[in-house]
Parts: sequence; structure tokens; C-alpha cells
Amino acid sequence: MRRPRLLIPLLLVAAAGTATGASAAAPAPGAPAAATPLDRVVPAPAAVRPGGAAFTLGSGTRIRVPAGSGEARRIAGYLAGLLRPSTGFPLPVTTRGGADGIVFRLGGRDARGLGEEGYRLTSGGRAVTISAARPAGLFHGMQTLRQLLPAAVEKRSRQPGPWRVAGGTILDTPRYAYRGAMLDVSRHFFTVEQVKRYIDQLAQYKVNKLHLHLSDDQGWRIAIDSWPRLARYGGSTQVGGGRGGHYSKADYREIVRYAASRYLTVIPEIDMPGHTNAALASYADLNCDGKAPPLYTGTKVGFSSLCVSKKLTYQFVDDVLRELAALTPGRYLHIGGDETHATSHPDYVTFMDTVQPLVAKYGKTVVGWHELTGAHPVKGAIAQYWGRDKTGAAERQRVVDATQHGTRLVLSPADRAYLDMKYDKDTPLGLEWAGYVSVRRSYDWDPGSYLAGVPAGAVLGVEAPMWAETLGSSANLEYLAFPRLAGIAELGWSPARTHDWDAYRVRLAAQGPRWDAQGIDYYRAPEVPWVGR
Ligand code: NGO
Repeated sequence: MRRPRLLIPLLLVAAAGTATGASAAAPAPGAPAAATPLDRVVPAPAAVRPGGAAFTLGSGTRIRVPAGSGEARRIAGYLAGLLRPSTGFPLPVTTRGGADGIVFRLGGRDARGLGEEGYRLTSGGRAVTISAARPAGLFHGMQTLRQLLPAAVEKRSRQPGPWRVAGGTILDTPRYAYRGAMLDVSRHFFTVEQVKRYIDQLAQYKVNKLHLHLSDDQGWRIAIDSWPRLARYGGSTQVGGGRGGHYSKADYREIVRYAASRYLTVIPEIDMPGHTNAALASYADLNCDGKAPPLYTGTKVGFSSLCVSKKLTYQFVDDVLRELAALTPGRYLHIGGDETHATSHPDYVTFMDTVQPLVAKYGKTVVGWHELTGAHPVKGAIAQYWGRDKTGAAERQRVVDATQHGTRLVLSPADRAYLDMKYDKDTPLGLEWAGYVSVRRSYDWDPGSYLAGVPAGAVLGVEAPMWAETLGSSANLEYLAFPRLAGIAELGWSPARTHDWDAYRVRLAAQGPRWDAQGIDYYRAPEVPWVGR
């Protein structure tokens, strides 16, 4: 992709923003609040040029979309739906030409070099214009516009305004094509509505992959017609012994559709050959000894394994992957492969080497946890690295070596990117096996240089996993995800040169009132100068 010519590097612009009076200080009583500076956005935009008149959203503002683009119209409709309750303005979406209001443009000269996901946002006295080459770019530009409006715009009841957007231009494209979040729906089941809520939250930070961990020892969460007991029985409980649940095929399709409407691709994971107690409990024949173990509702890992020597195992895997591939428009299938302590190493290699071609047979690309590099990753495979500072040199080197032979990486270092780690010793939820992960620790690393020796280009991006051993609700999940999710999203999107903890914490602080308005109970990390607290 050709990179667009940058305007002004962000760090210079931050200083300029202060010089023009756009500061974080609270306005004097009665004075109108200053508009949010254009660079006070998460993830940090690639380039910002502030200046010129501010735009004010008013009762007569229209949202103009190009004729003939259903997607642009849909994105505009989404924006209007978000802004109407708080502003009280009608905000009609129209294809009638005009250069005033909120203007969406697809293609054309302004969109050159913006790629699949980039956008240009220009704000002035008459209009805010978002230009992009593709609808995904319009969507990301729209999310930036949301953050440039006052936080109260996120409330669901009428607010006084005014609704100003600072003047200037943002030119923004992502650093990485893969910017993911994982949700473990196996340890605790999350309903379609709960998943949709998380998708909306992820989309605000330009995350574009939703990895669903659909099976584990504690629960099988997706209906498979050829093996119906997997979901019906294997999905009937969860950690702690609660009711569990699973997605019907229609439910799963609805998640995929909803995610796509927010420009996220769903990546389904069936974790194998370990983490399979729910499947082994559902079908006695899958066990080497022909005996089904009981369902499991604890939180231990590494005790189950599919029977590598049985032919039926591969029939089972083939059926599951075939049905899952048919439901999944995205190109990736995740086959797990982590923590196979109950599988011998030769068996592990045999299993992974046999199963990877099945993924290709159904037209998909293999993703596996980085243990896959201990077998023979097929051409094009992606390894998801979940090591940490303490990971041994040999294991690390094996991953690096694999990248030198073409394996690509998604980085999810457990002591940085795992959203289920406690923030500190007082965090009531989460685990601590990888240590405490403060907001600063989760943000302050560079995916590009994290694993020495990995060729440039082998890092596809980053992903923030949310394991659900301790999470029984959306509120639990949000408390661990916010604010750290925003930091991982920024590592995936923003250019390395914008990386700066002191600037980040100020931008992050400005998200607090938005989360308050959206009903997100986030962790008030003491390292962040939260606004209005
Ligand atoms: C590990 C383990 C998961 C746990 C998680 C908890 C991986 C890849 N396997 O990460 O089964 O749920 O830690 O943090």
C-alpha cells in the first residue's frame, strides 16, 4: 500500500494544539467549553493539522452521503442514531449534493493513498468532511468524529451542547492490518447481545478482528449439526457450574453479520487437541479409552486431549471445521494448540500436522497459538504469540525461527496484552499468573521490536485476549477491558512515532467521560489523570 504523505507528525501537533488554546484545562464557569483538540483521540491519528474555524453541529445539520453507496448510507445512519438522542437534532441522511454539514466521500482525489481502512477528516466552519477510499475508512473516520464531539454526545438523553468540532485536518491510516480482541465465551458464556455490546466498544477503537474462543474444557459454544451433543451437552454448563449456553448457527451468523456492520471480521477458534474436555464429555468415542469424562466446571488447564491415534478424531475435526468454515466469511480459522500437557510431543506434532491441511481444504488460513511453531506450521499459517518476559529463550527462538520461514505473528504477550490479568493486587477480578498488568505496562511496548529477529512484515498485528475464568457479566468484562483495551488498539493502529506514555495518558483520560456516558464501569487507574474526578 502506498502511504499517504503525512501532514505534521503528531508530537509537533500536540504542542501546536496547546499554543492555539486547545488545552485540557476546565473552562471558566459560563464560558463555552473548548472543542476537543484534533489530536486528543485514541488511537492516536497518524497526522494532524489543527487550525481554522470550528464546525458546529446544529439543528439544521444534514449528513450527506454519496449516491449509490449503501454502506456509506448505513454508516451515516449509525452515526445519526448515535447523535440524535443527545443532540435532539433530526440529522437527516441525504444523498443530495452539498458541501455543508457532515459530508461522507468515497473515492476521488482526497482518498488517494488511504488504502482499505484509512480516512481523511477535514473540519471547518461549514462542514466536517470524511473521505475514504473504502467504507471501512469512512467508518473509522466516523469513530474519530465521535471522539471529537463533547463526551456528553454519548449520552442517551437530551444534552445542552454546544456540539463543536475543532477546525483542521486529520489524515489517518493503520500501522497494522490485524487489530484484534479475543473473547473467551467458553469459561463463561456470553449471549449474542453481550457480544454485540463488546463489538460496539471494540469498533470505537478501530479494532477490526473479533476472535471468539468457542470451545474449551468447560464448554462447547457453537452448534455443529453432525455432532449435536457438543453444544447441547458440552455447552450445558460453565465455570462454577452455572447454566452455560451455546450459539445456534443463526446466533453465530448474527454475530458475524453484526461484527461486519462494525467492520470487524470474526475469527472462530476451536481449541485442539488440548482444552477439549467438553467435547470428550459429549462423545465417549472420542476418548482413547472409550469412556466419557464428566463435564468440568473448574479452572485448571492442560489435562485433556483428543485421542491422536483414533481415525474418528480426524473425522470429528473435519466435520467441525467444515461446518465452521461454511458459517464464517472471514479467511481465518483458529485451531488453538496451546497447553497440550496431556498430549505427548510426537502426538502433538502428528495432530497439528494432520489438522492444518483440513483448514486449507475448507479454504481458510490457519491461526494457532504459538506452540504451533513446535509442529510444522503450514505455508501462510499465523502463530499467536502469548509468551511473556519470562518466556524461555528456546521457546522464543522457535517462534522467531518460524517467522524466518514465513510464519506470520499476531502478538498477544500475556504480561502486556492479556486483559484478564489483574491490574494490581487489589483488582477484584481476573488472574495473576502472568503478573499484574498496569495500564502503563499494557501500553508501553512496541509490537515492531518486541521479538528480536522477527523480519519486518512478519508481524501482522496485535490482539488483546479476554479469558473468562472470573467473568460472569458484561460489567466484569468491561472493568478489565477498560482502559487497557484502548492501549492495545492504539498499538495496532497508530504509527510507532506517536508512542508516548505521557501524551497517551492525557488522551486516555479524555475517554473516561465517554465511558461514563456509555455506562462502562472502567478501572480508574491511578496512573491516568482522569477528567472530572
Ligand atoms: C492461557 C491459557 C488459557 C487461559 C489463560 C488465562 C492461553 C493461550 N492458554 O492463555 O486457557 O484461560 O491463559 O489467562
